Amino acid sequence: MKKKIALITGVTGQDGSYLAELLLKKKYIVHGIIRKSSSFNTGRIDHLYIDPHYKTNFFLHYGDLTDSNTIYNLISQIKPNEIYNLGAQSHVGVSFENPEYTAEVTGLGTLRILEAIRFLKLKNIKFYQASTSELFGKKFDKSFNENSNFYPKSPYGASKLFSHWITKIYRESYDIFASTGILFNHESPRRGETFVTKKITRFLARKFYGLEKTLFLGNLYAKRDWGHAIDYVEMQWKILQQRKPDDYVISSGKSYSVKDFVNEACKQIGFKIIWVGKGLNERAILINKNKRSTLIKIDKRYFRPSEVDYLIGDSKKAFKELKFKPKYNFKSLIRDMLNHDMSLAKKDSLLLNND
Ligand code: NAP
Ligand code: F7E
Repeated sequence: MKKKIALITGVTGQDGSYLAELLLKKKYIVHGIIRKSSSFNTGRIDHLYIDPHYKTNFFLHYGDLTDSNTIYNLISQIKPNEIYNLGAQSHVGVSFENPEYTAEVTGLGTLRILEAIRFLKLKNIKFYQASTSELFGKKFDKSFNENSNFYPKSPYGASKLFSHWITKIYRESYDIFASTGILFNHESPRRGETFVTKKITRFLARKFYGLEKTLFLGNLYAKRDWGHAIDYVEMQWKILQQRKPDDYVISSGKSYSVKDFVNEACKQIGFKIIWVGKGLNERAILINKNKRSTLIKIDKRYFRPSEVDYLIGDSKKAFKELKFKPKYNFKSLIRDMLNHDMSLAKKDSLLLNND
């Protein structure tokens, strides 16, 4: 049987790396687009890469979502059966600082791919768009599903809304198999270090080995519906295996605050903490025998000009149609992230002590 060919934008990211792994296991030929960088940006996929002079099913190409010609040429040469558009400027906070760039990549980047598919008349291509719970900024109902109202609160959310809707328009106008996964927050040991979960687990692990002093966070009271990236990338693949293109919400159905995340992670690592103060003066105090020290402080620079306060997903449709059955929950997600970060911190502390 002929092997399926997939093209992944954002292959060097958290999801791209897990998806590439999954598709290679399923015997796909996988092509990924990477950006030229002056330092290595392939850390998450190095274990998959084999020099193309030898036998491999994994190929990397330089490209950028802002570069229509390269996108068009790559799609035309590779002729993939499936395209997963995971590339994005994906940080909500950064999108307030670089709004135009975020719109170029996270918004228009999607249109560039869809236009290439349309011009090339590649009718058998299936296209997946990485939509997000950041489309839902305002609490209209108890939880959010495929029919909930959108109300993005950031340049990132607005760019993703453009991408979400243009995907729908191309599906309905040109009969392209174009689907979206409206994924709620998903984390993993491979999560970027400036996202709040990773910032917390990495800090706590390093604190455990005496490598850090204090962590600075922003809004502790935002609530998120957190799942594991390994569970969620499997749904990205499943969405493209359906008979018809459609939109699916992927979420855990549970919501926790940033403070809940800190409390659970501290409990798992064995740190006893108490919270004192209010607002910008709120702090987590670490109690170690009779000694008390400040573990976490608030820094207002991590607050966003506009915040999505509350997110909880309703994935009934995915449970039924995609047989979505996540293996991880809030506690086991934190356990997985902490285990990983503890082993890295241990290595760093050994290196430091050997110097
Ligand atoms: P991520 O770790 O930030 O990865 C983003 C990827 O996009 C990286 O490979 C990055 O390349 C690439 N990229 C950035 N700018 C690009 C450009 N101009 N041209 C081409 N590629 C570019 O994100 P993720 O967490 O894996 O998320 C994957 C996708 O799902 C993103 O679209 C994100 O917005 C969306 N999403 C994520 C979540 C979540 O909770 N993780 C939830 C819903 C939706 P470099 O490595 O070179 O930076
Ligand atoms: O923030 C609060 C922050 O940056 C989560 C992206 O993958 O998921 C992600 O977006 C919450 C927010 O993720 C800090 O204000 C407090 O309320 O980890 P985050 P996000 O903004 O939810 C969605 C679904 C995506 O699509 C995005 O691509 O935590 N928070 N203190 C903080 N956040 C950060 N980053 N850093 C802090 O110090």
